[in-house]
Amino acid sequence: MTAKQRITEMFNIRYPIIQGGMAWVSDASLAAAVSEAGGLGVIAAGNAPANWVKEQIELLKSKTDKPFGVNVMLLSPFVDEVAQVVVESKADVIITGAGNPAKYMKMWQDTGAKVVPVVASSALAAMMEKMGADAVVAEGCEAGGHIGELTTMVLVPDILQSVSIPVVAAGGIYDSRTALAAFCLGADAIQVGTRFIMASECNAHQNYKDKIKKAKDIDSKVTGRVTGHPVRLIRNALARKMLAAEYEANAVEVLEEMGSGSLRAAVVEGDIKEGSFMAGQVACMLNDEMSAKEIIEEIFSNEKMTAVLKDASRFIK
Ligand code: TUI
Repeated sequence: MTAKQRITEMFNIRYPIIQGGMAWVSDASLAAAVSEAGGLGVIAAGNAPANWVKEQIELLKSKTDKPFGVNVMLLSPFVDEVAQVVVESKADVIITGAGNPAKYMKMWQDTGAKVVPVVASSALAAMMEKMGADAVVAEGCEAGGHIGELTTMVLVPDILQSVSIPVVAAGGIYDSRTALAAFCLGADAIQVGTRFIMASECNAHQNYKDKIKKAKDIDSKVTGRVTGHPVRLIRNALARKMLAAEYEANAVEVLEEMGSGSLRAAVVEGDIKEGSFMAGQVACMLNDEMSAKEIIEEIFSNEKMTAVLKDASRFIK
């Protein structure tokens, strides 16, 4: 079976693209637009209570009858209730992030949902396959938010040689060229996050979109390495404060206090100074707002993909 078919057939979608589950950003509006356009739309539970997740799933179902996913953030204080809600609401795909979903795996799989853990190492990928995961997302450290150590360029082939289930590449992917680069590495599908913040159906505050538009390559920073939960975000007053705090004696507590509520402040209120503008390194290349459908169709455009392949083929004798 070809690489493209493994994921599109498993999820019953047209294009091998998953929308990244971004806390506060990935709501029913964005997810429904992506699913309608032929990708896999994903609602992110983040730190939200289970009833919010339930409402968003119901709202999505009123907008589309296409397959969709829910991203369960395993560090959430509401994770047990959210784990139950995704079962009751019959999510087609359950994607997990920021931890090991072992505890929930059997319960989810018994309902027929596809379970897809996000992993940042081949060891966790192999463990997830052993536990029955249907696929994994290999998320390199170019991604935004909570990240691992390895780049997409190294992580994707490393995981592909460690497991036989499909591998979705994530981190640094936003256009035809980067999508094809992921497919050259052997990925079965791509996960795109940051670019979908710029989608017209994305409800993130305009200040968040503007922050991405203005971002330059060196504006992408990683805070919180000392806490064990490194986070990639765009430089602002909060990021500078957090970076300075890493060298203080009680860094872990100080950083956790500073970070608390700051993502919501950025996404919902557009708080330029105190908000946490999590975004992938590709933020420096994003300038245009367009619909989710236009984004997906541009990435998979025959013309664009052919041009990239033609460009690369000059190295083939
Ligand atoms: O989860 C993400 N990205 C996120 S979660 C998030 S909310 C948050 N905010 C502040 C601190 C922490 C979280 C913002 N962005 N991506 C998926 C992802 N998962 N990236 C890396 C991992 C990961 C890392 C280690 C998954 C498993 C893992 O192993 C832990 C274990 O227990 O073995």
